[in-house]
Amino acid sequence: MGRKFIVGGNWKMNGTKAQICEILDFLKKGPLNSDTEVVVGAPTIYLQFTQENKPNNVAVAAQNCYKVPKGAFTGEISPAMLKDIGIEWVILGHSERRHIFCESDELIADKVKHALENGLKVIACVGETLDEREAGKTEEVVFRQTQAIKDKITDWNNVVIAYEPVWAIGTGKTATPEQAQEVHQSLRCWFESNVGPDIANCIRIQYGGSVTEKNCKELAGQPDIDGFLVGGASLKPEFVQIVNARG
Ligand code: G2H
Repeated sequence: MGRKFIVGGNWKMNGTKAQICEILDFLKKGPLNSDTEVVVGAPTIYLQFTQENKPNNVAVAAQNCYKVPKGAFTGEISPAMLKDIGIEWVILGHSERRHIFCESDELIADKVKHALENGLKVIACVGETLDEREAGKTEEVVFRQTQAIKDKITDWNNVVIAYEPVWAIGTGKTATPEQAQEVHQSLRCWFESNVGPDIANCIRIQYGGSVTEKNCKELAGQPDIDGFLVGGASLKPEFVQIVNARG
């Protein structure tokens, strides 16, 4: 069955209002392939601004949220707050959250559960470090991270998985199409065995890690790569070419 290609731009902690206007301008100009779903992840402080100024064919994601609706959690935001300003998506478990901010598999899974329960769609990130890859533990790591989510949720319909090998993030080292396809295929097999064939067939698995307009077409040609999560290149007009990688 056809899985709609989905490309996310993860702006991380970048941008000013003026720069966001420039990004939204090139997204408006496009043209963006209508067969591709496009989501941009804005910094929290610019979510509402981005939501109010984006073109209709682009959705907005938060880059994080907490696991409860409200309370004494200084600095955090809840899915309820995101919904309140019209945000539809959240990126959770990005490797920068896991490694810089020490988020555990369990915390990320709690966040995924709470976000889904509150009607958000989730891009859930998984991926191994270079040491883990070199130790032959890539599958073990991405399966463990995915299993932690499976322990808390049963409905995967509003979940997109982003496979982002940590060694490829912001380093200019992209996984080869074969390396990426191998892990995407393994993840799909994991879903088949652990969740069921229907979800395995329809869940979308994005690749992330130094995706550019130069390498996107070959990656997009792999059968189990259903889109991208793009960091650095999502801030530049070339992002349009990445959105249109399949087409
Ligand atoms: C991986 C990716 C976006 P970049 O973090 O999530 O960033 O494309 O800069 O490697």
